[in-house]
Amino acid sequence: MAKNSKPNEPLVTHIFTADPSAHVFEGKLYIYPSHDLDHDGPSNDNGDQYAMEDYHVLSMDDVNAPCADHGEALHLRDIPWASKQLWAPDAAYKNNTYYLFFPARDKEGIFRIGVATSPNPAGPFTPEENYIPGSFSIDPAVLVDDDKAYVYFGGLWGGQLEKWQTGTFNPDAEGPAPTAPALGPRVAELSDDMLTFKSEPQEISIVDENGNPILASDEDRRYFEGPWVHKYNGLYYLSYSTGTTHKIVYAVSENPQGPFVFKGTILTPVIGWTTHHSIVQFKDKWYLFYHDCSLSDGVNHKRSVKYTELKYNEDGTIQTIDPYGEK
Ligand code: FUB
Repeated sequence: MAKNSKPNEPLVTHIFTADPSAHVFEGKLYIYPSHDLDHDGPSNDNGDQYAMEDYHVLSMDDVNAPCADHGEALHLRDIPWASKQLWAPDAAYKNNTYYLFFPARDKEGIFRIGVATSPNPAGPFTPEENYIPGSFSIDPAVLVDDDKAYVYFGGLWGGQLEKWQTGTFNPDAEGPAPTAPALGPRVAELSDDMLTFKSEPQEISIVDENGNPILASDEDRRYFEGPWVHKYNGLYYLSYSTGTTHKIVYAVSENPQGPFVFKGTILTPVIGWTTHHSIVQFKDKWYLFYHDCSLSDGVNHKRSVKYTELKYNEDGTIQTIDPYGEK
């Protein structure tokens, strides 16, 4: 009999998992993580250590209940356009179909975003022949907002966002100057069939409380990777990783496409370099799903997915979580 899951403990220990996107489908919690692989290959700022080859879907009937691994839901070998590195995925439900959105490098080594479909939230998922036309970079996160659906994406460094500043891929492009506005994540409205972009992706602006753009040098607040957008009391909350300062922070807007006003920190640094999360309401509570490297004693590419409760203050701000604080 599987053990009950507990807050701030790995959801599963038989495989390494990361980048959890949690959703409530069919009354259960479904978690769509990356599946980290153990290997002795190179480890660098390009993210070569994240050499994942498949996805497993996890689910829980409830918090504090056992977590099921539904096995391989999609494998690299079955994705015609992809060459390697199945990074952080997300899932969405629309048109009586479950959609798995995922980044991978194409045959030229450029990160693109693909879609795969299934009638079942646990998969298996059938990939489209090609990546989403006009897609680039990593970490897709989908918000189905009434009759519209948006995909948010983008990541610096290995995620190649710097290389798309002119609208086409420039392998030699570097990030903006320290005094220039930081690069924002991208957002695109999805077509009704969820398989293409309705229009060209737009850059999201993240500003401070005075309306000034967050600058590239402001590494405590600037966007790095791992966007997630959820709605609370009619407002859109964009949360993301600050990368080099290892925090999950958030910004708020009345519009799903921004501009978003920076608010504060949701999660202080975890064990390991990367931090990546999702936020979901289940029954009457809110939860943060995140990962760390505690199970591997700090090996960056051997991560484990965890969850903890997330609480709002009366003014709609989010209480900062210390993952190793009081339980
Ligand atoms: O898992 C590979 C990459 O590491 C993800 O795409 C990033 O968000 C970071 O967690």
